[in-house]
Amino acid sequence: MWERPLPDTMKLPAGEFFRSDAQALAVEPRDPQSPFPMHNHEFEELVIIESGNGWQVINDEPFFVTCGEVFYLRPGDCHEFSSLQDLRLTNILCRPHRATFNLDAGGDAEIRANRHWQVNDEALREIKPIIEALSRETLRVDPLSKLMAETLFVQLNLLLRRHRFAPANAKLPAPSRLGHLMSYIRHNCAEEVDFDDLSRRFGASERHLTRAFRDATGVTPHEFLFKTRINRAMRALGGTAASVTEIAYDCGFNDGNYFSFCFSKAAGLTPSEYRRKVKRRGERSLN
Ligand code: RM4
Ligand code: NI
Repeated sequence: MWERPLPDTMKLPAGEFFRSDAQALAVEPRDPQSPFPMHNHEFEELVIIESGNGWQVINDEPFFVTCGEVFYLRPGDCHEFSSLQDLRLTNILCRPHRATFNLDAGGDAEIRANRHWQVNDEALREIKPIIEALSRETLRVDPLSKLMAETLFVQLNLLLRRHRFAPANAKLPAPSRLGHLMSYIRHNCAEEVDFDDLSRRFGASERHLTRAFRDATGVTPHEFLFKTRINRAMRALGGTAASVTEIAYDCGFNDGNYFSFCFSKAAGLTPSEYRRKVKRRGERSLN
């Protein structure tokens, strides 16, 4: 996935973000993130979404993102942020070739090879002090701070790995683990989702769950399901030759016209227009 860098994309230079040429790490909190146009970086970027929501397009693939999602972007990867609602995130910028230590020392090359995953709210709480410490160390340029920052980064990676989600159909855990609910919705968005039943499985009333979910993400579980379905439809329209009706059914809509109506409202284009637009962009990037 994500293998189509666009031509003429703005490239963010390392010199703008790293305190010294020797530094391997920098922390750039976005509290909140403002809409940001398509760009790539001279460095790697670990994006940890803390709260709020919005659209992030990565190399042509749209993602409706919200709390607990983690993205790992390689130097050539292009991304942009738009339609944001109080989206808060931390960017950890990384230049492994400048590091003294092996930044994969956590034994998990996979964490950086795997480029999109999710952690629960417990993990977000646990990594907070580590990110703060990492940020402090990167503001200093002495050799000890450099080493300290690198070990904190390894620790951060380990925590992200420890809390990474179990497969979709694993038993649903305790309430308040909203990330798991999001993951459940994502994996079941093609089906009818019974929120009443789901709330019971999380040991909460639907009202309670809706409120907690909205506080963390800025959208209700219903809205999240809707955006997730539109998201899936966008991917299918851009990446497959399936008909609009097939895509409608595959994305949990049981009526093609209703799907087109919803899609146009959400994306500002009809499904066919959207498909043409992605196709044109793809052709341009091949030339
Ligand atoms: C922007 C946005 C970008 C990031 C830069 C450093 O606000 O978060 O993704 O690359 O900051
Ligand atoms: Ni970026």
